[in-house]
Amino acid sequence: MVNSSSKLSDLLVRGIKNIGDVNSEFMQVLEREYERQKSVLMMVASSSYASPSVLACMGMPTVNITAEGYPHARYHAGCAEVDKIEEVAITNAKQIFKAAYANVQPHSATTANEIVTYSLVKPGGLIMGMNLSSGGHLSHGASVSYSGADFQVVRYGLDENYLIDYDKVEELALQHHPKMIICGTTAYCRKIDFKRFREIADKVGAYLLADISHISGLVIAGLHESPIDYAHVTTTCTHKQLFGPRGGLILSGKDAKSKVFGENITLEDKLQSAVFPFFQGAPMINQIAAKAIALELAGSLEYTQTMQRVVDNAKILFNHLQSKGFDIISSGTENHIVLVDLSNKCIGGDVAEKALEECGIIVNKNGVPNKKINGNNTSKRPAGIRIGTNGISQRNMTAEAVQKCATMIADVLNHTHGASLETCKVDDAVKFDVLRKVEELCQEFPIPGY
Ligand code: DSN
Repeated sequence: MVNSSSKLSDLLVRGIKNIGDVNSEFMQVLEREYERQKSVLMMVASSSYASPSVLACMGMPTVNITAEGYPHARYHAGCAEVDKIEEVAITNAKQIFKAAYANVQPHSATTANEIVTYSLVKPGGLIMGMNLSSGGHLSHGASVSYSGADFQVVRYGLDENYLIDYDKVEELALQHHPKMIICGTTAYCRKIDFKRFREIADKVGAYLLADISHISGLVIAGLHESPIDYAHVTTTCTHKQLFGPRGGLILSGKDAKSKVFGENITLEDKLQSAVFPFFQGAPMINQIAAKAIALELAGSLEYTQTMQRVVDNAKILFNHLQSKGFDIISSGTENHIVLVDLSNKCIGGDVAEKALEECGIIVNKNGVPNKKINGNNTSKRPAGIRIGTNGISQRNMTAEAVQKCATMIADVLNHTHGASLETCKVDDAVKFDVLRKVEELCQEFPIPGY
């Protein structure tokens, strides 16, 4: 090997400096964003912090490599090291999820869902997924997505207690005979019964696709039942609870070597060729390297402890917000999400999101199943907010600190006035008090490694 005068770490440092030389204003934007992340309470349920080693992987010169294909079966030369990177990522994914098959190339979980859906159900075929308004995902059959445009969809929802109505899912499946049932949620606070979903799928000869993007960390830590051997295929993104790069995984357990219905090909072979060459071209090796590291970190005791805090902290948030008079959907939480129903308050979810952001607390507005702001049935504005505990748990916040977060959220929401984003205003005294407390908490509990 040629002795290079530049070390890999120098390259990354030089790169950062060069951004400033190329466009100093752009560098300032990047710097400000970094400072913002450190100084606010990020409580968006689909967000988390990638570790510095994950970030570094995404800036590696492996980005220069074109590597269509799979390890040891590439369409390009020069792939010996990237083969190793992808092999480590595959091994780590299989190990951490106890899966028989893993594909680490999907660019996102939505892409992964798209790949699985098109390859196991022909366009025009019937799929079943959860209503977006009940807490489902765009790629599970929403009309504004490919999944709702290119496939026929039967949608299921929640019962009167805001729990997945499994009996209704079964009734709909028996009535419509979908080719695939998709389970997985984005704004659902309770555990998912993957076994029951598989029983329903088997009754009607459907595939079961479990999208665990929101709860993959809880699955790894054993805090939520794993779907790997219940679902024919499991997908997840790698950023929400894996603390990795933006990206996706396709996994399969005991069904990996079964034949695809009506075809002489195994499920894993079908999925391999569906990812490449059918849907994607050259893989993003940097993202795959970052996935490998994130998956490795997810095997640590520290990660398991963080996941336990994620669940404990959500319960603390729920208890505190409920004790302060807020309605919480499904009257509790078993994961990282607390879905607050603001329909009986004078502010909508959008106003609440803006008010909290002004006070340094970042959440997202969210629809609340069957609820409208102030009972206004014509309003399309979301009637609630979704709060997540991934970020504050990564910051190692204590129970006392999480209680403070809940109190601040309640204070802001109780002192926000205005029926619209234009007229919304938080009482100054509360705003400045909360901004100061957020700053104190962020200093006391910094993002590890940042
Ligand atoms: N699925 C969306 C969410 O839960 O926020 C984006 O990842």
